Amino acid sequence: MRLSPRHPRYRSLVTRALLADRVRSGLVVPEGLIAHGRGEAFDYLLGERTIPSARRATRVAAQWLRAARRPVVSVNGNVAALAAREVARLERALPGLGVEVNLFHRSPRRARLVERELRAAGVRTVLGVRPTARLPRLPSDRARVDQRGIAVADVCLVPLEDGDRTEALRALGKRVISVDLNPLSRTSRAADLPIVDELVRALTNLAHDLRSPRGNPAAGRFLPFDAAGALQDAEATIARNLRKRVRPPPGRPRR
Ligand code: PTJ
Repeated sequence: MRLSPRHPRYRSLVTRALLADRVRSGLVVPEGLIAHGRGEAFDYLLGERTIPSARRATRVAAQWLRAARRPVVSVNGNVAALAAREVARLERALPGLGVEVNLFHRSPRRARLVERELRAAGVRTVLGVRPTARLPRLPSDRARVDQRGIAVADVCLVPLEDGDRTEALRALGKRVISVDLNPLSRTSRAADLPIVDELVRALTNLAHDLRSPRGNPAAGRFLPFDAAGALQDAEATIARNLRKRVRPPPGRPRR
């Protein structure tokens, strides 16, 4: 199908077409389309832009990743399809960053497809293709991790995650940075540092912040972050935007 760039929602249509195509190749699971639709709905409510509190969260996330001894970013099918280039930029901006495949719907073939997508985008080292360790108390395949990556990480960046693993990672004493447009999700609620923003925007800002010369923080010294405040701000933004929409246009009484 040909998409017209003049369509008011052209970019959204292009993204959907890309994801549908990646479902056909097996990189993305059909459930990934549902997850994307949910994300789009929240992005709509947030105004389809990075809200200031999310921008601040991303700056603190960059500091945490620099201060980490072993930072890792976890990549699933949706993330590989939408943001492989941005993940490669993160790796270039922070050479110690581990990039690990982690799938909810895991199969050896999908893990290899994610690896291939990441390598084609320029990622040099891809962990987790053949898992070598297991996170305790997590029944899903997300528990299968790399002994050189998430298993030993102190800071985990987990875009489009599920709440269970966020909680499991925290229970192991790891700091979790999430990227999720839904401020009500269990992931956003459980993360130490929730970034309520769209994946590509958030990772682009993060790579920019990692490149900005701000000196190297001492290992293990993390700036404080008010996670509850960030979530409240995202919810308040949604509520404000909804109020704007439901207010009747001037001169026209609401029926
Ligand atoms: O590739 P797999 O097998 O690991 O599966 C990946 C999915 C995404 C299917 C799996 O992790 C899943 O089911 O995720 P959930 O539980 O639906 O959660 C995804 C969350 O990401 C939801 O809260 C969405 O609002 C959010 N989300 C979706 N798209 C975006 C997003 N957040 C930021 N940017 C997006 N583009």
